Amino acid sequence: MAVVLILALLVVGSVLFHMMSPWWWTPIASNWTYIDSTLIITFWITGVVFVGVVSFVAYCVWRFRHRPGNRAAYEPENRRLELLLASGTAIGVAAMLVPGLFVWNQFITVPNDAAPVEVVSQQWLWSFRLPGADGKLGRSKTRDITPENPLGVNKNDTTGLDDVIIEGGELHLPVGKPVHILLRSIDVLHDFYVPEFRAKMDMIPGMITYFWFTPTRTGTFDILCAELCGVGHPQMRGTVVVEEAADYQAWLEQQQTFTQLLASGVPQPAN
Ligand SMILES: [Cu+2]
Repeated sequence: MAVVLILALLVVGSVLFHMMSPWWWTPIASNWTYIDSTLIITFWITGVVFVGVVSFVAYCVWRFRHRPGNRAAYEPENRRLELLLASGTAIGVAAMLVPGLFVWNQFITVPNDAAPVEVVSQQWLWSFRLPGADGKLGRSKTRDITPENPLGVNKNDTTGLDDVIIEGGELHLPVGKPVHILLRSIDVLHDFYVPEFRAKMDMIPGMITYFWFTPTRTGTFDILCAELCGVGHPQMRGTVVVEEAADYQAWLEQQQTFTQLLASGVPQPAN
């Protein structure tokens, strides 16, 4: 009887905890409400199955408890039951996976008007590069990284000379404008994660990963590294500030371009 009670408490406790937990999602700040919808679908499916299975086990423990003279019936095969369980499981798993495939397709189908923003990760720092007036990022190579050229931008590529370089500082973005996030790592695996944007992507040395989103409200958000990347991993935090277009322009004008960085000739301190 104690086992039945524990199982019943497990079900009721889990459902109550889920509904009343203070550790809920941060309020969303991007267009990716679809990602929340897929999570809610998964919560519902796994929740219903969890409640169903645990309640069924509790029922069986109680209903078929030991009684003198009771004998179990031997039934090794039951085609109907097997078909029902196998197809039910298949439908449940498909219902959890299929919406994600649609959302993923949208997540990596970048609209033409999305402005490129490069995020560069290293142990244990976030740096950023924004295109200058030409709207294009210049070519870059990890091999070209020097203390004066922390992101390895190609000096011979004229589209890169006006690129804005932010080493270890804050990233600012204008609200309501789609951005194409290009992710580069110059040492080990990292993962760019801003919970409010519902956006997250691995950063792999030697390749550029990407996704896009539109910030939908102003505010200051934490950038977290979501891939264990060494002893400094928990401290690998960055900041992204979403602001109105005019504030964004004012901020942008104060940032240094690649040309200015090269002219200053000295390694920039990470602040
Ligand atoms: Cu990291």
